Parts: sequence; structure tokens; C-alpha cells
Amino acid sequence: MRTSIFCALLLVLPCLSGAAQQAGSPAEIRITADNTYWLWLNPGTLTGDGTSDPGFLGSSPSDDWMTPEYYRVTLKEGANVILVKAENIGESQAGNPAGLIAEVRVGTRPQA
Ligand SMILES: [Ca+2]
Repeated sequence: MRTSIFCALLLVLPCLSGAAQQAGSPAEIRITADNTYWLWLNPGTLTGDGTSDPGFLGSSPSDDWMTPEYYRVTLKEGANVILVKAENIGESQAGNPAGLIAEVRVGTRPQA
């Protein structure tokens, strides 16, 4: 029998200083999950699976948690909400660990 665990992580980026508070600030989200995730930035009221929401950024293309995905986004002025739903797929909870790792970088990366 296949079992699944769902979890959600809600991150709010409040009161960033200086240029980061301005509308249109670039940011990068790096994320991976065991086994899969769905990612939103500033979602509305989600209906169904939420993938038709304008804030839906994407989901993991596979269950290869060792390869993170990158999303380049534009933050709105003030607080921003990042919502992640993750699913652990497998038979046994004890022998089937789950994990979710995300990193958010606000601003642009230095040019190499
Ligand atoms: Ca797992």
C-alpha cells in the first residue's frame, strides 16, 4: 500500500531594507524535496491542486531530490509569501525519510 505525507512551509520575508523593499526586486529560490514539491510565490486562495494560481511557480520535475531547481522571481513591495507543499512517497514512514530544503536569495548575484 502506498502512503503519502503532505507538509507545508510558509515563509514570509518582511521588512527587507533598502532596495529590497522596492517593487520589482529580483530574487532566486533554490529548492528540493524528498520526494516532490509544489511552489508558490504570493498565492491567492488556492483551489484544486493550486497549479492554476497565478502565484504557482512550479513543481519538482522528478523525485531526484539531489538535484535542486532554481526559480528566478520578482518580489512585490513589502512582505512576500512563499508557500511550499511537499509529499513523501513510499510504503513505510520509519524507513522512508522525508525532507524539504529551500534557499531564498534576494537581489542579484554578483557577475562572475
Ligand atoms: Ca522519501
